[in-house]
Order: sequence, then C-alpha cells, then structure tokens
Amino acid sequence: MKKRTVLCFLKIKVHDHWEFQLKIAELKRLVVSMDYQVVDTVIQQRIKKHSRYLMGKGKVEEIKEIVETYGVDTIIFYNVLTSKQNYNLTNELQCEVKDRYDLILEIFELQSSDIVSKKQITLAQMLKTFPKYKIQAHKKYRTEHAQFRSSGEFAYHSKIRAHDKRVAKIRKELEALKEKKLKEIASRKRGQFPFKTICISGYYNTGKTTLFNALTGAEKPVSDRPFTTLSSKYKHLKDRQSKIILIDTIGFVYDIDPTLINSFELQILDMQNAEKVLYLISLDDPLFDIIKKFHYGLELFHDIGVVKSRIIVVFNKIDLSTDEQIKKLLENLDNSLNEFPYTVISAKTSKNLNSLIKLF
Ligand SMILES: Nc1nc2c(ncn2[C@@H]2O[C@H](COP(=O)(O)OP(=O)(O)OP(=O)(O)O)[C@@H](O)[C@H]2O)c(=O)[nH]1
Ligand SMILES: [Mg+2]
Repeated sequence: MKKRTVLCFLKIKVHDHWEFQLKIAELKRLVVSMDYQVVDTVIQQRIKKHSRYLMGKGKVEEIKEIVETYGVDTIIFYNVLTSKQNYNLTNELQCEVKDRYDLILEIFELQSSDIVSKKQITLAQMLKTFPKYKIQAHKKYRTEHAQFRSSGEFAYHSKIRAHDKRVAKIRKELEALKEKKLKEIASRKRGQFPFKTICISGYYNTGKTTLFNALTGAEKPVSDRPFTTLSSKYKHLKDRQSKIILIDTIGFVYDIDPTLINSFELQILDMQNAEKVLYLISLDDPLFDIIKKFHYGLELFHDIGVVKSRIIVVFNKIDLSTDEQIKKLLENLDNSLNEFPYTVISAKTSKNLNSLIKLF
C-alpha cells in the first residue's frame, strides 16, 4: 500500500503568485516518484517563520486534523526545517515529519549504486539527521537522573563520539577522492594533444544521459525517475579524432539547498573544470516553468563558478514540442539567451545532434 502524505508549504514572499506553484509541483513530482500518495496540500502565507513549528500553531492544528482523518504516515514540508522544528512537529502531529532535503536524500539513497555517491549521501544524511537525535536524547536524559548519568546517557555520549568519528573518516576519504580527481583533471589538460572536456549539465530528467549515450555510444541507464545518474561518467565522443571527452553528471533541482549542492563537491568539480558546459533544458515543461528554471540554473552555475562564456544552452525534447511553442519560448528568453550559443535538439531521436557538435 502506498504511504499517505500531506505536503506543506510556507509561502513567505507576499508577491509570489506563480513561483510557489512551480515549487509545489516540483515537490509533488519528487514525492510521487517515491511512491507516496498525496492526500492533501497545506499552504500558509506568513511573513515570518514560526520558530517552533515553521507554520503557525493554528495551521499545525489543521494538519493534525488531516493526519487523523486520512491516517497520514508522513508529512513532507517544502521548506527546510530546523532540527528543533522537526522534533516539535513530530511530537505534535504524532507522525513522521520530513522536509524536501530529507526527501531528496532518500531518493539519492535509493538511486545510489557506486561507492563514491554512497559515501557522499551517507555523510549528508548523518549531518542532517544527527542534530534531531541529539535534541531527542537531550530531552530524554534531562528528565532521568538530575545529578548522576544514567546508563542511557552514557550510551548517548558514546553514540555522539562514534558519529563524530565516522563523519571525520568519511570526510577524509572524500577529500582523498577529490585530490585524486583533481590530478586526473590536470593530467587530461597536459600533454601534446590535451583532451577537451564537455560536461552535460542541467536539471534532473532533462535527458543528459540520453544525450551522453547518443554522442558517445555508451549505454548508461536512462529513466523517468529523478536522479538516475549520481556519479559522473566519462567517455570519448564517437569521433575519437576530435579529442573530446564528454561527462555526464548529477542533475540539479529547482531551488536546491546550497548545503545539498556542497555534498556533491566531486561532481561539481566536473562542471567547474570542463572547457564547455552543456546546459540542458527540457522542452516538456510549461513555458513559465522553463523560463524560471532557466534563470535559476544560470544563477546556480554562477554560484559554483561556471562562467557564462563556457555555457552552451541546449533545449532538448524537440519531439515533444511544437514549432509555435519553441518560437514563443525563444522570444520570451530573448535578451538572456543572446549571451549564449544555443541549439534545439532531441537526444532521443538524435535530431540536430550535428548542429550541437558544431558548437563544441
Ligand atoms: N521524448 C523525449 N524524451 C527524452 C529525450 N531525451 C530524454 N528523454 C527521456 O527523458 C527521461 C529522462 O532521461 P535521462 O537521459 O535519464 O535524463 P537525465 O537528465 O540523465 O536524468 P537524471 O540522471 O535523473 O538527472 C527518459 O525517459 C528519456 O527517455 C528526448 O529528446 N525526447
Ligand atoms: Mg542521467
């Protein structure tokens, strides 16, 4: 049976009439991919976050009623909750409480199959969930013995030590992998005939791996599930003479938490060090969403240090769009698109791939 869930969204921007709908739709997409059944969506407009519950107490009561009426298993918040808010909400609602950050980590965990991404995800999960455990344990032992440490409290302190030790160990391992990767990147750039690297980047499900497979002859997994690709893949362009290596890497999500991005530092190195970055945009979203996502993605590239002059914009899934829709999109993007070389392709049917290669 599907797990029942209620989605919650705290809307802070008063003049946001559209963007919040895109955010909720994105959350719903992720939630459904994890086989949850969404029984309701609760939205609250509030200028300031409530420190204890994120949402106001009245709204929490409303959510509680929904939980009891529909036998809800999990409440999923779009907004990232503090550990204290998560703890208070779990107590108040008597059901599992998650935020979008937890949900994305859960999806990553399900999709990860290689050692590097498993390590990255384990570390991110440990750092995200441990503060809540600390709050729970602290509350519990404060009420036990006032002066003497109970055996439970000793177990708690040794658990903290074990946690810190494990975090330090994984950090050290990831640091070593980063050093190794930087050496590999440097060696590709050296030599008489250095390789040119082109990194395929963009939101999840935009067709990055489909394009990677089409251009290199690889057969990497492709699917409608979010975050099918987690760790980077490298392969020569089919025409080996061109000395071009393509990189397929992790996709991003609209309005991603910066801490979550930093968890994938190794993949970000690929985007930062590639000569060109193909910014894939899927044409199967509504016009407003494509425009919003397009600009947000550019900000993200800027934040991670990918300069505009290295970006090639690639609109994918031309087969799912009409000429009229594409014309309207290009008109709407107009000035911002003029800064980049761009093309419109279908990675699936291989349409216009030659015009894309000419831009490399
Ligand atoms: N119709 C159509 N579907 C496409 C095209 N390119 C990719 N797809 C489909 O889009 C879905 C996602 O494709 P992927 O290649 O896995 O996308 P991705 O960007 O690598 O996704 P993540 O690895 O999750 O970030 C799959 O169902 C593909 O078959 C295209 O040009 N046209
Ligand atoms: Mg992929």
